[in-house]
Amino acid sequence: MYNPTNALILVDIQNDFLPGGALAVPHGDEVISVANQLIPHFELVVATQDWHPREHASFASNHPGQEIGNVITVEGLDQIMWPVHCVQNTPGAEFADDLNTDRVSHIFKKGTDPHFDSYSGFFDNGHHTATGLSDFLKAKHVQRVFVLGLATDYCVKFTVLDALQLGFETVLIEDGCRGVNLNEGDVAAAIATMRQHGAEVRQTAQVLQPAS
Ligand code: VGL
Ligand code: ZN
Repeated sequence: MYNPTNALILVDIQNDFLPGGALAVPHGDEVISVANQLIPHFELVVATQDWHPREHASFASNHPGQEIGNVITVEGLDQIMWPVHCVQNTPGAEFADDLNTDRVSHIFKKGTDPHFDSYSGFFDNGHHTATGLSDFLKAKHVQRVFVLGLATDYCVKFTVLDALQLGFETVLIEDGCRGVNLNEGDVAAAIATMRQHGAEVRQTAQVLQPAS
């Protein structure tokens, strides 16, 4: 068991990001068993949950004439036009049925402000509002976070980059993530960026059997 200064962050393992969901991440369901395997090895486990109001600015359908995948400017920030997904209190926003959430001590909802998207589990994309995740981890004296979930090239990436910026040692569990790859190479580029910013990139087997 890792000591209590480590926390596991489960990013957006929600129905809409699984095959058949509104914003399906290819093979997104494969992260569930990785998460379930790792959870018992951490004293502290938290989860993020994409949790949008229906009128959210990231939904293409809220911008007449826009199509999914277009990039527009909203409140001064680039905003990708996504399909309607993870609408509050809908089945698509629920955690994957098979995800073991029993030991999740806190859920941090994000993307609740209709005007701002929020890829990171720590802040909205404009860094206007904190979700409380950083304060929560710091109150528990967490020094190192392990991150897995969906999607590698969006919410995982920005959660990892914010964690590093906030001063957490940050481990990306690569085989516990799957990406959207809107453009070919996006996942590889995201992993390279996380590494450049100081993330350690590891596989589940290495996390479970740390080199002595
Ligand atoms: C995500 C796009 C839009 C994610 C959330 O969880 O990576 N991606 N909303
Ligand atoms: Zn979203």
